[in-house]
Amino acid sequence: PQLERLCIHETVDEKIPIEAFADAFAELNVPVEIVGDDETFDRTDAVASFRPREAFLDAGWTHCIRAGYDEFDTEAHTEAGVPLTNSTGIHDTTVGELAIGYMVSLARMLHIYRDHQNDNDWLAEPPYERPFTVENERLCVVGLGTLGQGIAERADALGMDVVGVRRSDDPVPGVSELYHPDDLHEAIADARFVAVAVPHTPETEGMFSTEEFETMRDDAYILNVARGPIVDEDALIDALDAGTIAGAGLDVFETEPLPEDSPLWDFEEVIVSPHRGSATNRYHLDIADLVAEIFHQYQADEELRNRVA
Ligand code: NDP
Ligand code: 7N6
Repeated sequence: PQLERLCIHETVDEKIPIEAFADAFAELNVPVEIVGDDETFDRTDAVASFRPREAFLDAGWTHCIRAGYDEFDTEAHTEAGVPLTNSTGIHDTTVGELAIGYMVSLARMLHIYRDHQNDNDWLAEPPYERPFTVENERLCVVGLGTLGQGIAERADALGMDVVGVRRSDDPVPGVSELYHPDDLHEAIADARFVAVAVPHTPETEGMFSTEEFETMRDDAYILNVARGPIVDEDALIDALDAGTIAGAGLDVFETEPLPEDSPLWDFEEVIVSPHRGSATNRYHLDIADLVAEIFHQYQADEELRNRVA
């Protein structure tokens, strides 16, 4: 059947202003409704949501407003015959710029200057050996999809030496050397920065742990813009404590919000951002464009972009 309603689940509001998101569908030729957990669905309903709900298995189509759909039960969607789509393909600029921001800050000590600014402290004598330029430094991007390519292209434009890790051997603009995941250690051994941009799957969970930190240079920084559980947080904290690596830029964590008593807050060389890698003042429009595109594909019985189940 054709879709007769677009339902926007209230959990969307965890990340984007829900009214503005709903208003972005003014051109769609069906009613748009904000719904909560008491709503029931049928095959004429489309649902866009941040979090999964069992009730979506009664709908006609479900869209996850995140690129990472690891919380959704793809098998249940396949069994129920309810297509599930995700939001990959739109975060190259947003997350790419975040990763560049981490690297430039970590290299040029902006985060440390801000810490001192908080105390009206001029920091007259920063250690001479500490700052460096990102130009000519090696970056290893692990995962070369939308995020990874967005990071790699921008890093290449800054004159960095960019290598990457992916399972397929499709070349990526700006990436001079590709490694297979089996050769992860070889790929990260010489890098000054390692950017994690893989989805959270059984294969990638704990991909970075004690051995990987020991393999990395002791003046290297890890950036995680993907999902918390890909990096073993206890092992990361130990590595930072021991000086096995130099620091980190982290947007994602095993537990979010990052608990107040996490040691990660207190490392001078760690930048913590609150899982806002994709956040801009027009994010609701980026997602709405994608949802409208897939909506029209559904109505036309065409293949759905970003279908994951
Ligand atoms: P894509 O599907 O576009 O890219 C994923 C890439 O990872 C692919 O290039 C894939 O390449 C590679 N990959 C998958 N498994 C492995 C593996 N085991 N080892 C090495 N490479 C692997 O996803 P996106 O780039 O859009 O998003 C990636 C993840 O980032 C999302 O799943 C989400 O969790 C997170 N994310 C976080 C955001 C934030 O706000 N911080 C915003 C958006 C996304 P190949 O198939 O060749 O291996
Ligand atoms: C913001 C979610 C993703 O996977 O976690 C990110 O896309 C951002 C809606």
